[in-house]
Amino acid sequence: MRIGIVCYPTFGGSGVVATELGKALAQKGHEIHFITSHWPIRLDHYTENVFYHEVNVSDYPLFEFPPYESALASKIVDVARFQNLDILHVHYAIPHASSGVFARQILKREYGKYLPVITTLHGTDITLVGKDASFSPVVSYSLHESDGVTAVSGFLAQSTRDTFDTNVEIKVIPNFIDLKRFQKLDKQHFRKILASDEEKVLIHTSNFRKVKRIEDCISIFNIVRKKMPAKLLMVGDGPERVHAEERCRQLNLCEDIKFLGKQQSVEELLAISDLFLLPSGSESFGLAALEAMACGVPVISSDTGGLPEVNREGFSGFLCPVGDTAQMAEKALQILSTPESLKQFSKQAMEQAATFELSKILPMYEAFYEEVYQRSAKAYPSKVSS
Ligand code: GMT
Repeated sequence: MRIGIVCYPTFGGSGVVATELGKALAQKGHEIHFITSHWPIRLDHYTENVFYHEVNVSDYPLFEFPPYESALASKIVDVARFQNLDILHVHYAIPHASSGVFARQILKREYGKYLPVITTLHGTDITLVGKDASFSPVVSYSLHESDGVTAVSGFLAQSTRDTFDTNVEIKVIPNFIDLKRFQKLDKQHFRKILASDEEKVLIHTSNFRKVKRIEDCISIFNIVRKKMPAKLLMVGDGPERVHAEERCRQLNLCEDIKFLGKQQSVEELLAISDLFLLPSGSESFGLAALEAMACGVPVISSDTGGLPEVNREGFSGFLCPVGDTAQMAEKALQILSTPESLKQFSKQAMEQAATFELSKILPMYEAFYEEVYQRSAKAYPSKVSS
């Protein structure tokens, strides 16, 4: 199939999922056209069957807010016509779904082509930003107008139906993991740079937004650190970093907490870690937790949103109420207390991660593309590409 993919090209989870999906589909012989504002961060080099189309927004002086949504729709129209796309897959509803639907209408009216649009919901596009009154009518409209909708967890599918008071059909296709990239590796030489042999390594990776509650990581670590020698690696960057750093200073923990900034090869840091912390206030899936589990790192997470679908209580780690840092620390200590317990949880984390292996999830997307394409071909026989 010739598939257009629209996503955020940056460090966010939705962009990572979209890019990895595109790369995997290309390897299976599909022709993939990324339509984004910048080169997607996970699209490391030239890959066979993968093409990139940049969305340019002109900076006319009248534009206080550059009209990205219109520029994106125009670019989709262009790529769909000249690359003869069969289907468009947009990741993260705002503003990608509405641009996709708009482009489909233009293509139909102006060029007699029907481009089926699939929207994948990732989380905050519904749970945070999407339900905001300034966006919700547009999000709701584009969801109902999409030819197919998927959500990355059962929680997100239900939350979407509740938010928009609708029974729109939403297919749950969970996020996936490439176990060739994310796996348990022996990186003792690298570990020595960041921690001594007797220290346990805790890690958190995210974009440090408020929803991630990164100060909770500091509070959990503060309790753990009192009971055993340990280091905390804070990987990523974002608006909450300054507050977390301030908290480290207050607790006199700067020596033991390392802020490493945005990192490309997060799997190398996970490979030297013992425990992953994800205390989020809201999380539709928790791709970062899945990446950690695949590397044999058990997870202490909050029990919110889709996290219980990813982190299995008492198996791949533990789930605690949002904000209950005392319980999170207690569970962390339970896992870290003996080498046997850590080894057991590490093994189970990998087992749980394997249920989300790329090869199991990719066919779900391919089948859904085919289903949506066939449905559209039936409804608009002369208009879909053949
Ligand atoms: O919160 C992020 O890390 C970014 C955000 C995004 O959309 O880019 O992540 C959401 O999508 C990820 C991929 O599907 C999910 O793993 C995250 O759980 C989800 N974030 C939230 O729901 C807060």
